[in-house]
Amino acid sequence: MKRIISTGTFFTITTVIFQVFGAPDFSLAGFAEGVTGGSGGRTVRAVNASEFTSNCKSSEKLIIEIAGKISNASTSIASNKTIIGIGTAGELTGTTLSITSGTNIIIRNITIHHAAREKDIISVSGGKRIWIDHCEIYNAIGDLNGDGNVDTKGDIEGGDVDWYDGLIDMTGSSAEITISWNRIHDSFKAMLVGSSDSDLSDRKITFHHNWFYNLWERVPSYRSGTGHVFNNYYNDIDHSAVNSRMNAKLRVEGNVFEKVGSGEIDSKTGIEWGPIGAYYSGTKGLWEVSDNIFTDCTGNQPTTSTCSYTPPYDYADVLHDAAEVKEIVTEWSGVGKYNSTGIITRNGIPASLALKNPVSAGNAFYTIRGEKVDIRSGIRAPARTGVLIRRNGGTCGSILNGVQ
Ligand SMILES: [Ca+2]
Ligand SMILES: [Ca+2]
Repeated sequence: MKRIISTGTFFTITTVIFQVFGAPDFSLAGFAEGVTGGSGGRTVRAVNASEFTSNCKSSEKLIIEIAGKISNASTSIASNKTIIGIGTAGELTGTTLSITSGTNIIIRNITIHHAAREKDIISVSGGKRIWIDHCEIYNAIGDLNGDGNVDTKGDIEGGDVDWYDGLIDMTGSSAEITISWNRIHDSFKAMLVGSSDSDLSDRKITFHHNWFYNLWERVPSYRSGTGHVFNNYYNDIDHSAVNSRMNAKLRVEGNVFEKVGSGEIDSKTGIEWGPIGAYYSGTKGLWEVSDNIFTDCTGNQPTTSTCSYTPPYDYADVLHDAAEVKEIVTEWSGVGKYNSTGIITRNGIPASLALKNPVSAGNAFYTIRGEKVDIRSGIRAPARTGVLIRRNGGTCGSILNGVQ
């Protein structure tokens, strides 16, 4: 379990800082471990759809920044790319990001919303080693065709469910994906893993610390293979959340499910639609469950496991108790929490919250990446291991959660 504990001798002020911020560890964890995206390549800034798409398709290793709104920029993404928004300004609309064969790709800190009609927002159909982190991704849910009714069945021509397609769909040979710290909301169809009961492979996907809300189903729908769903906060999922199908084995742990499930009985499996179950396919999937919280839910809420599945990576450093998840995820998911300079931000501006219980710091200050921050008025929380913080121009004495 991740705990914010001082290691060794350090300054009293540090303890206070971390009590104020409780900065989570945003390190890459899960099946996408090792992904570096465009790191080491040129940094470019795309200001329109044509620049954005040509950068995404380039064979060059690139960090592609977006500092404004770009519309109708559907494109494939080639290997070795980081696509990152600046502050809270990075925005894509009317756009599908397709990863058909690209590998080593990071999509981070961008608001992506309202795809074109009947299209996915992110469509991974064969890409591998992909990290989608700190984004806000949404379409819309409700009476989208304006006929006065909310149609909750798919495949109605011009109906509401298929007005848009999925938010993040991962099909075919796509694999080794981590989806972390995103806000994913307002869609009938959230995340589809495997497009049909014959689209079976071990796609290996980790979902952690996401805030899923105002969705209908597929959070995710997961066919075959192995996956890991931990520390997500589910809120207002009308129909069903985790759907383990076609012999999938999912580890589902430390999540909070609140107001999830319709309670109707699935005609294929006889299981009530709810937070965790197996639906729509004749062959069920399995789950190992632990430490999940169910609040005001309806339908299947298993507390005993039907399989044992342990992911092949170490994630103890980023795992929280379920009791902490709602507060942490609502505070730290989405854009503007982690910017391209590596400084954690709050609501799009560098974190500079006045200390609630300031210590008598005298004239003490910290410098973070060369920028002086007076600890009497505030402090910027460091983002990750390797960010150097100096006290009074000198080096602090010990490592604390990546802070020196
Ligand atoms: Ca309608
Ligand atoms: Ca789709």
